[in-house]
Amino acid sequence: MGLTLTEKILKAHVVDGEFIKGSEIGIKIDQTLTQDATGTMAYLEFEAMGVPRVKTERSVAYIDHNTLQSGFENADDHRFIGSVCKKHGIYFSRPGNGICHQVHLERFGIPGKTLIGSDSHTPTGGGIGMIAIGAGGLDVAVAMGGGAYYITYPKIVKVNLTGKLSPWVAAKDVILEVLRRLSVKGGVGKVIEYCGEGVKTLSVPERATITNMGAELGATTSIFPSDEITRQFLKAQGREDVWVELSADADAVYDEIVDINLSELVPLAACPHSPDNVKSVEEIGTLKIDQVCIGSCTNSSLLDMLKVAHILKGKTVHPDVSLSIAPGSKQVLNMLAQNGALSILIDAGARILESACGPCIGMGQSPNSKGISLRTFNRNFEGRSGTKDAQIYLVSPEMAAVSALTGYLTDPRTLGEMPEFKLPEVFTINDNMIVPPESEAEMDSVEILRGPNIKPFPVSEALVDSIDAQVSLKVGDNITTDHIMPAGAKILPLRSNIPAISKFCFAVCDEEFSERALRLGKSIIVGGSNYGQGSSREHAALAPLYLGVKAVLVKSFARIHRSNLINSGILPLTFANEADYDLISQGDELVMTNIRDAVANGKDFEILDKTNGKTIIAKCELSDRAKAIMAAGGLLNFTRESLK
Ligand code: MIC
Ligand code: SF4
Repeated sequence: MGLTLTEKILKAHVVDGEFIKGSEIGIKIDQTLTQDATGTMAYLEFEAMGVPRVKTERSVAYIDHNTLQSGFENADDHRFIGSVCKKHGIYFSRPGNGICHQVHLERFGIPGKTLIGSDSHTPTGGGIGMIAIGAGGLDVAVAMGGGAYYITYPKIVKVNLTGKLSPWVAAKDVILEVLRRLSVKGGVGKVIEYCGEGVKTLSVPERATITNMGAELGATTSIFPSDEITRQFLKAQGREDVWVELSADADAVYDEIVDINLSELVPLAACPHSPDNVKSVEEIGTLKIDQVCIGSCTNSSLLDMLKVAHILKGKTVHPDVSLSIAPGSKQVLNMLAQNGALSILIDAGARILESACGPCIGMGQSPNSKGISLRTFNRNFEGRSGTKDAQIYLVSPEMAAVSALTGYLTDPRTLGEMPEFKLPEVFTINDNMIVPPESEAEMDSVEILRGPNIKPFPVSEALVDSIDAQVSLKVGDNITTDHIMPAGAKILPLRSNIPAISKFCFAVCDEEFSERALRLGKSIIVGGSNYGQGSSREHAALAPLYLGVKAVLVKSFARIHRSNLINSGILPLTFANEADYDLISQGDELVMTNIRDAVANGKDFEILDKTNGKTIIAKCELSDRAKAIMAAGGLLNFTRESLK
């Protein structure tokens, strides 16, 4: 029986466990990446592990999220990360060099290698045939220290692409179509593998848009084959030597097959407030817009920018619309400058932003009150743009650009004939903003520069045997990490200071939560299905840990957040019977006993709701390794113990 591409790469990297669907395997990690908003914590954790030098083939730290420096905090964090990199063997991509996923694809990604990143959009690397997975900072720290990364051996979904995209229909529309069909929960426990004749019609940046936003499916990752198109891309980046051809065997067996005929796709938009709320322009109808933002790790490649420049050429942004554009990397911005496209964008009235995440994470460009904003990004969760009442639509760069001119959501196919947009045969390469680490001989002389905002992070105690605590919060389905631990310009600078950032925990849902939880001392959160979807930010586990949350009881979890809870020593429980969710109210007192036995032996938890006298059965299905992590009180304790 033939193998899928995913199986081939996983088999070449497995160091622990067996290849049985649904069971846990440990894989060797070749590369890691961090970004600054999760990176400070990841490096503090790395330091706490006491490993002097990273053991990966390549580890890179990017500064791209917290670039709005309205106080000392962010600049201090950049300096801290820079000094850690120098000392411990990590490459440092300086602020201004670009968004981690874009730069990693351009300069470091290698087909067939494994990559984990402390950012949920790490699967962007799947665009060149990597197994690239988003993870919590602590998992990345462990991988930097040479430890394996553990995943549930995934189901593998084949997305069979046929046909060719019609003019003005974009890669963004492909992933929006996949989201429309599978939903934000549809990828949980799965790797999405793109195959079929249609693959050959897509360039690397287009493939990367698709694998990037595969994160919104909840998938472990997404991957494309590495073929002649990949070779051309790497050659143009001066890295042809790292290319290898990779694809699934013809007789590979998949768990599911999704057929997509590219020729049949139309321009789509994800409507507020979920990336899977996908509709065609026709279905949405007339929509007057206030703002357009082009950029983010999903759509900020040179190809995207060239399309936008073509559309804006010689025109002016509609007077009622604010258009911002953030090219994804210094390379992209520089090439736009060199070939004149930047001048076209400026001329049309675009507000050019630095190459960073920017508005995607609420770092500036928040819309006006009740503003309608079209964005080429990957997430449109409520509040993420920095205002509570904005309506965010996720669209392709083509649709964004044409709509910026008309002032209304506009189907780009109205533009008439589409010229051919080709990637250059050679990109402008200048890695002068990537600082290599100090040599091993010199590393001891490097001083770590710590700002006053960098505070120690909370570490859980070993697992307790009983919990008697109140439900401090009850929330519904599809709670995102942006609900649990909001981002934005005001809160992000506190990422290295858990006591301070915890004040904003769940502020979007309930402003009094953090005070209440702190007052209770220990408590339990109850939630619905797909709890913790979205980002990899471990702050969504560390802040609750700091606030005394001992267990989270939900209908189902999103993958990365569940691991972050386990890594932090918080019990991740699911209702044995989902209907029992209705039995519990906020404020109820819940009692759990024999916890250690239930965790160690995979037994059901009997939870007594003292307030109403009912008994609820919960499950805590953990791998043997996760059981040991829980018993130790989190991954850091576990790793320290295993290093003894
Ligand atoms: C995001 O897109 O939500 C982020 C900000 O990049 C996060 C990481 C973070 O919260 O720092 C992610 O996707 O993991
Ligand atoms: Fe940055 Fe947005 Fe990409 Fe997250 S999704 S890495 S915030 S650009």
